Amino acid sequence: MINDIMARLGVQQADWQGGELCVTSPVNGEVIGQVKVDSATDVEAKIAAAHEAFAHWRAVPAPRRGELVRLFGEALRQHKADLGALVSWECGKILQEGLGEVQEMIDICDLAVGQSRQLFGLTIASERPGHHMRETWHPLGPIGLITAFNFPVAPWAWNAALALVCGNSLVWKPSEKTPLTALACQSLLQQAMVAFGEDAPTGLSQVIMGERDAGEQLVKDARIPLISATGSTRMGRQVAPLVAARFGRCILELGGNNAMIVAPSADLDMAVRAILFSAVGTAGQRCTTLRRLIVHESVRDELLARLKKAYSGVSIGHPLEGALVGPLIDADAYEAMQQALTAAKAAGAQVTGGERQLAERYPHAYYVSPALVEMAGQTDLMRQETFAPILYVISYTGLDEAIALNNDVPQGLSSCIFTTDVREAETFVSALGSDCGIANVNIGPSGAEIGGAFGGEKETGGGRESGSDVWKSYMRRQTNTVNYSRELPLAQGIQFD
Ligand code: UN1
Repeated sequence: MINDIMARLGVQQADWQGGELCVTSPVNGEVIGQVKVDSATDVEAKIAAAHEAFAHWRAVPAPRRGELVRLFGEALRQHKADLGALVSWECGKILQEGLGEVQEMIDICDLAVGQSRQLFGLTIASERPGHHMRETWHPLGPIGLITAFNFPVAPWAWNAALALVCGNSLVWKPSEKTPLTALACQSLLQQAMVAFGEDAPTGLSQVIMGERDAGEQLVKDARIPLISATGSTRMGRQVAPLVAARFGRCILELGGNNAMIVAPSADLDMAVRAILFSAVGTAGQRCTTLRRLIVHESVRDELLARLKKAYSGVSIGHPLEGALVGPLIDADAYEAMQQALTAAKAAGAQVTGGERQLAERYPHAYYVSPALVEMAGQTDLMRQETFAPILYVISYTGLDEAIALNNDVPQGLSSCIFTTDVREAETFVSALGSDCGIANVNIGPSGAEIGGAFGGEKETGGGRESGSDVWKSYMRRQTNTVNYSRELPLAQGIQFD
């Protein structure tokens, strides 16, 4: 099965069989690949190759660079079924979501192709006669990308598609839990490069296989002006100071602890569907997963009753065979979930669900029923991100209190409110409302489209990826003042003779 998929995606067997890094599928605990690990010398060579490729690629006109990304998008369209299935096998998300992730890649390619003709700068009024002032955007250099297991391909593509049209080369360190999908993406990009022709330098895109030390080598390398890293807040705390020490730039997309406020006027049918997708979907392993439900006391009982019914009907099982909830990534994730639930119970919470499922059928895989945890108030436990399908439920009486609860966590990625009261909705998205990078009304916190800027505040790291004007992060801004007169007036009216 995996053999056929990898062959159709054009990945060489030697790249994913017989190596030291064992890839285990969370679906059934079986080994599905053995990837060759890069030594420090290999990593050095790959960074050097990307650095060399950059020198060439930056001179290719941006709309022409867009053509490479267009071809890559075409390759993704052609191979969507295989890549989507591979994502499911390797990280355990259900096929619909695996396909959705590939669709996000296709969408960002489309956006980046258009962007390749719109790398606009400003023209600025100069205070001096006979002078033009403007801003130009230049390619930055080889971009270092670090990605997480839970979205093994889309965040790479958000960064890669924009970085490429902006004239940069790529060095990608994927999660060691999901190297096969990275090899598949690399193969499709290489195929697009062949179709594109000789303007694409061979070293343009590099993938580094390894663990923490390989990532650290990339992060410390002064030839990499920008590190874009997706993962835990813990990882971000390690990466950011290393990059800052050499005055590099970071785009950090770290932990989330996303809440939904359900107001008295909310459409509860819609809220229940949104909660199910965002709290239970991807087995609670999105950075945008709904983790805290802040429900008005007047609708708490009804909403909880409906949720318990919906939760009990959710199918848990093989992600490629029609279930709605697939497995957790590994035993560690399962342990972390159980620890959080034990702590909640000790604090007096009422826990529904959370048990291991299908252990007899899949003794080496970790399926769980999603958990609803009714808390008396917001505690420190709720301020931590546990990467599992745990939804804490608390209630509120006034909107100000609900917004304060929404904001009273260290993370600031996504948030939402369900209300049909326009005053409440607009307050939530105002300066006095949610402090998150994403604030939604009548949709859940997860499943963002690529057109907007994606990312969040506080411990989420402050980075933005994907749409809006995020392309600017992959370029360096240059201010040009051009004197086309025969005089040399100084700014601020200074006389110097
Ligand atoms: C992630 O979990 O790291 O908004 C990314 C979403 C997806 C991206 C999630 N578009 O849920």
